[in-house]
Amino acid sequence: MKKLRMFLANLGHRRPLYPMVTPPMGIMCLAAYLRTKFDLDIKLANQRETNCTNEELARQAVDFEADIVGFGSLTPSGHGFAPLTGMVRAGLPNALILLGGPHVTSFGARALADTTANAAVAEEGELAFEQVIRAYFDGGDLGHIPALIWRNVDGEVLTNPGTMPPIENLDSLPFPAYELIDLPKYWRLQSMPPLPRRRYVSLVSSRGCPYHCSWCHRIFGKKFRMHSPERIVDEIEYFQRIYGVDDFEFLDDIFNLDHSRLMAFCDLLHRRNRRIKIAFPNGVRTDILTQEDVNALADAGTYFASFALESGSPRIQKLMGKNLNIPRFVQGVEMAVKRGIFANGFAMLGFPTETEEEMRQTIDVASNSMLHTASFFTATPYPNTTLYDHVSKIHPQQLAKLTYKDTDFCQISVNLSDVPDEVLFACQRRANRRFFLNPKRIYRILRDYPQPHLLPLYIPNYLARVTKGLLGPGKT
Ligand code: B12
Ligand code: SF4
Repeated sequence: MKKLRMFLANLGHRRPLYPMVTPPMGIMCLAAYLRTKFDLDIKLANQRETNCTNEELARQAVDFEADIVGFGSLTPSGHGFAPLTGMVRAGLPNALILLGGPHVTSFGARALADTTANAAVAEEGELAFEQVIRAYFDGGDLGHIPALIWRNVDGEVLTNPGTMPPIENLDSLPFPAYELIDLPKYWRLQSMPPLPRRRYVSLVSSRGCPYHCSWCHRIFGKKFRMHSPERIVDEIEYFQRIYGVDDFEFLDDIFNLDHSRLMAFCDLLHRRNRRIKIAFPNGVRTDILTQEDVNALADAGTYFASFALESGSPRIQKLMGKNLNIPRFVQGVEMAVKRGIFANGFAMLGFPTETEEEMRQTIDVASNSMLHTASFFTATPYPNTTLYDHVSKIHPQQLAKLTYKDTDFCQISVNLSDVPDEVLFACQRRANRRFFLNPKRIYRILRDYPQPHLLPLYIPNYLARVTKGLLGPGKT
């Protein structure tokens, strides 16, 4: 096969109130994998970092004269697929245009329908992308690729039967292609809050999660697959050497699922004398954290982690399929904080059938815990989740109202609970005020905030939370 030119982009925009961006791991992983299989000249773009318009992004793909154009997106930005593919198709009539990422995993064939892309890949992307390139450029047939969503010569959108097998040995994958992005630009922008701007590298050390939280994505399936401790430490050493950074964040869904891997990883860091800082902005599963885990993580350099409570109500925990042991959650946070880890919490209000009393339980557990900061999100059902299926049975009229376009953190578009909208919004305002306007908590934030000289950058975020709703009927 001749050398091919490939343009991959991650869609989305930063907005003043939601300025966060992380290195685009999805397209960096795909680029790194595909170039081990084909002779490729690759260009990556992250629209969420540059904030460029769709027109500019499409122009970049066309000016690059790409043979392959791949767009990955989360659902709030998935509406970009149609205009972007239209513009790229006009400029590159023969290019292979492929869609993927969380939006395709959620929306399936609907994500491809109103676009001019050739095909769309749900879930893990590497193997499917490879097969699509082979089929498209080597005279194969897209109709034979398991689970592929594609458009036939008559323009019909079809979904192939079967499933693409997950990559069993994650260590067989190369390091993400960081050299194809301008990493220092990310150091000047806000990453996952409340972490400050800093010189860091994001890593993903596992895929899949065996738990069954009803709102959660199915991108990497239910089987937990992981990099070995050796591979993670090799990757850390490599990026330390290339970028001179000592701050690493793991975007894993559940880094701490395997206790022995966690211990071996921390031990290996120690044996190789790696002094680094570690953050888990996407959270650890708190009720399985042991004191031994916390000690090992803290000794290895962990300074920040998120802890997902979601609900303080045992009934809602069961209903949402998370089944978190709430006393152990409180204890896990306390263990971490006592070992010097800055603790951020995630909670959700407005779950189907949730009562005001159950929301109060969540506010109580979060506010009485040792969390430093917390977000009180609204339960939002994404298609292809059990929450969505449940809501489509009990609240079809609410689902019909739901709009995902450009929604970001904390923006409510639907109330699934048993209480009227104004009660839900009042609970959210109360949650933020009770949690954040606690003098002891304010003192602990000031005392423990990672990189105190950057604390002023966190103040707007803090003020936004405690003033929500004061200037009008704002939804959260
Ligand atoms: C980092 C992160 C972010 C970053 C941005 C990430 C980005 N790509 O731009 C920030 C912090 C900004 C963010 C914001 C939000 N996020 Co977020 N985030 C994540 C997180 C924790 C990690 C993403 C990641 O790097 N994964 C690792 C890489 C390797 O996986 P990947 O990107 O999915 O890529 C693989 C496949 O999807 C596919 N693929 C990806 N791109 C492409 C392109 C092509 C062409 C192909 C073929 C395949 C393909 O192949 C890749 C390799 O296998 C995920 C959870 C998770 N575990 O993935 C949630 C997640 C992606 N976020 C989610 C959500 C809901 C949000 C928010 C709405 C906030 C919220 N919780 O309410 C906002 C929305 C922002 C917006 N307006 O778009 C959902 C997405 C659901 C959906 N249908 O879109 C996820 C899945 C978490 C969940 N609870 O279910 N997020
Ligand atoms: S929310 Fe976390 S624990 Fe629950 S299924 Fe998703 S990744 Fe697993």
